[in-house]
Amino acid sequence: MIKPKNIVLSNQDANKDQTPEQGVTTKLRPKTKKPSMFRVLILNDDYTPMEFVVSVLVGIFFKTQEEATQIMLNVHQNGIGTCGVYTYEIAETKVAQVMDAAKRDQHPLQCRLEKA
Ligand code: TYC
Repeated sequence: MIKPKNIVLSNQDANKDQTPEQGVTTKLRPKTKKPSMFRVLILNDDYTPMEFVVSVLVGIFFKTQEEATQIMLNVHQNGIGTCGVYTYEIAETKVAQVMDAAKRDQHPLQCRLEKA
């Protein structure tokens, strides 16, 4: 393994009488980044039963029966709609769960992930 140049050490060597912290960046705040968020979208089709879409929204996205019915009807009318917004791993897992359930019940329901 190649050792990178140690800038801090050479600084200390040149300033032996100074504190060892010389040349070290002091973190004032911890560096934290907000995770990117992803929308899970469902698409309309002519064959998937409305009840199945509602059951997916309740069972996988934890919507109430009323919320789920609203989202489903909105997708039925507009062609596409948002099930929820999540971090990547959660969004990806939910897409897979929807696709698995649709495949199992032989419905053509499509579900996608999109950067929010
Ligand atoms: N259009 C479907 C029907 O009339 C219902 C449906 C709604 C299907 C939303 C998919 O994402 C969907 N049975």
